[in-house]
Amino acid sequence: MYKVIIALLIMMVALPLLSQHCGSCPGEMMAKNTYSTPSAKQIIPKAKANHWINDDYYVSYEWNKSPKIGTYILMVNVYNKNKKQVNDLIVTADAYMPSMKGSHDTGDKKMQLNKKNQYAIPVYFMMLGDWEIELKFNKANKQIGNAFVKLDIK
Ligand SMILES: [Cu+2]
Repeated sequence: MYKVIIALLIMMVALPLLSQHCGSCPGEMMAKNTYSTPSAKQIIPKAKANHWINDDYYVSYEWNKSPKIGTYILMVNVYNKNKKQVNDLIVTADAYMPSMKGSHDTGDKKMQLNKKNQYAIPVYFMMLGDWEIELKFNKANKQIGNAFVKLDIK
């Protein structure tokens, strides 16, 4: 009896939280939430911070404006170990909500070089909450590193 009461209490707390977050979203959250994340995740701590993706390259990112609901441009600078900005990699971005994996993932989309030799891509945030963008760095058809941009849309 005691265990039943505990279980009911947990459900009472957990269910509103789940439905609140998923309320305006397509897809079945519970069924699709089976994504496993890499154990040593390369999270870039903040905008404009340099982050090494391997022994040879480091990267930084910035947004055109502080993201809210809507479309914002993510720009990624890539530098070699001589601190020279480079543009010979292929960089892709996959934007998604970690708590709703599979609901509105963009998939790996190729970023385009802008005039400042930054890899750029528009990212559409259609709902409030936690978001993550996985960047993948490729050279000569081989992935040489990845990194994650995390943010909370409020
Ligand atoms: Cu969502």
